[in-house]
Amino acid sequence: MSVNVYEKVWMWGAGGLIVLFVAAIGITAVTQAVQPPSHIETIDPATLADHPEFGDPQVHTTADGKIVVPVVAEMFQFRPDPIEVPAHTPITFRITSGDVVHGFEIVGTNANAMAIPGYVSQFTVSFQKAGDYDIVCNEFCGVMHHMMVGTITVKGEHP
Ligand SMILES: [Cu+2]
Repeated sequence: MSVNVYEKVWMWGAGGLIVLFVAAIGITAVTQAVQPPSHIETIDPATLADHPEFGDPQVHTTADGKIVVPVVAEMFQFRPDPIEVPAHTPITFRITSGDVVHGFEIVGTNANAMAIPGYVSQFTVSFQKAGDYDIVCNEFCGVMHHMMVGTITVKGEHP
């Protein structure tokens, strides 16, 4: 069977791209430690109201001096709201949901997590600028999803 030279060029080109993409995934996985989370924290969404941390979520400082913000996302609000934290300080957010999947995105930053019923999502972030930040839900969660907005007030000197 004879294959036209242009057809050969396109086949080898397409094959080369596939090899390149698969190699990129493999190399990234190995060199940048792209892997599933090693620790998964679960929580019972049905008993959230009686939970010591999430029953009445409040910004608090742990015994070793870390600032922790437990957040409950539920139709159609975030608790606590507003959240007040200091600037230039690592803040650990711990987020869960009492009903359906919500999003927790701090607008203007790279802080973004899903709030999933039954699980706690955790990340740590420092705010370099004082001021008010909006929190938006970026997972469609119901008829009032577009109204699901919270506020983080970052206290500190203005630059
Ligand atoms: Cu939503």
